[in-house]
Amino acid sequence: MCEHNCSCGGARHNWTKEEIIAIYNKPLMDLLYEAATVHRKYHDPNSVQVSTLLSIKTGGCSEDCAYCPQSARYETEVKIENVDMMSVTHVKAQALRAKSAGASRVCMGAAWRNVKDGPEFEQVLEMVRTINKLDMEVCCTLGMLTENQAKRLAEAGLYAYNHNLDTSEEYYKEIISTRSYEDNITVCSGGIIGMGESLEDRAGMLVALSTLNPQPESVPINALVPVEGTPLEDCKPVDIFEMVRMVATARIVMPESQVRLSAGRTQMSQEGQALCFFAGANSIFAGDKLLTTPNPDINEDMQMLGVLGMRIQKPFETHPQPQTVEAADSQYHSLGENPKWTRPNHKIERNEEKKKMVKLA
Ligand code: DTB
Ligand code: SF4
Repeated sequence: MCEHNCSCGGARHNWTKEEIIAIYNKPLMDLLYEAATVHRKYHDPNSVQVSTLLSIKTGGCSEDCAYCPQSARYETEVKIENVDMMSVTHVKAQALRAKSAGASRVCMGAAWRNVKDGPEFEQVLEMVRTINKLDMEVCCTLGMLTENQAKRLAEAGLYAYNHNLDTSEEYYKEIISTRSYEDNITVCSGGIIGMGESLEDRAGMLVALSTLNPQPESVPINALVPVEGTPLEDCKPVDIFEMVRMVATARIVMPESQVRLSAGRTQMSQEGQALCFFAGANSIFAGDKLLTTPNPDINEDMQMLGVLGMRIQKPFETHPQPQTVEAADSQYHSLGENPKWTRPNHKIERNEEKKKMVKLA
């Protein structure tokens, strides 16, 4: 691990693409052994962190991410009439349900390109305050943020902010490391495999994530769930051994992070998932729906964790609970700014080709 005698806690921040490709391509038994060894050194290998996803505002997004059923540009089953925000009461009820089922974290997603100041954002802040007061970790994925919005989320008690990587551009480092960490929000960032990307792209993603300092608190590894109507609808399901290799490599290069076995579990057998846990995955999304697509039934998941003898982690096992500042006591207010950064263009060639095909059709 770290050879620099710095205060990074053991993680190395200078992984190269070549090193990562070499790890990914090791004979599987060697890869599993190495990943499991790292995993045991930093984590309880028999524990899993359980999160629940809530889509608080679904569909109608102005972006055109090729994998996403929530883009307004594609004809998918996600109906535009569902775009209204969920109420705080509904969110609280869902969070309580998830808590009693064993979840320690609620991740709320809104299909926005970027966050706009106004009543909807005020409602999100209220949701964050409400969930933090239930003593659950609360995470949001709302698209691009301004600095002031990040501060307001932090004040409301946000535990983590999710922004996944679509490319491995340098821009990403700036946003992720300067914004969230200054405000004591941890970073959740990972990516999707199975979109026609190359091994180089996968390694590039792991370079971008692992060279952040500190490394992300959680790293979701998603297998694409191809949705009819999106440009990537015909992508083949991810081979389980590719998922295992991706998880194991993420574990080795980011030893302290929670590696989350995220989308795509409905296509995986329990044996396949067990292999992912052995390879270092220690978090899942539970509940029968992700944001818009199906996920295994929670009872089946609990039965699987029982069979594997896995303990469910309590909230705040790895980072302290943030303190909520009430709206009335807030130091910040809406500024109506736009984010300074832009979402990069997607660079995965096959994504681009598929998008062009859709436009021609
Ligand atoms: C992440 O990497 N995966 C989650 C969470 N972060 C927000 C979302 C998975 C969504 C899968 C597709 C859907 O249900 O719409
Ligand atoms: Fe989907 Fe988010 Fe892309 Fe919008 S920005 S299309 S919600 S992934």
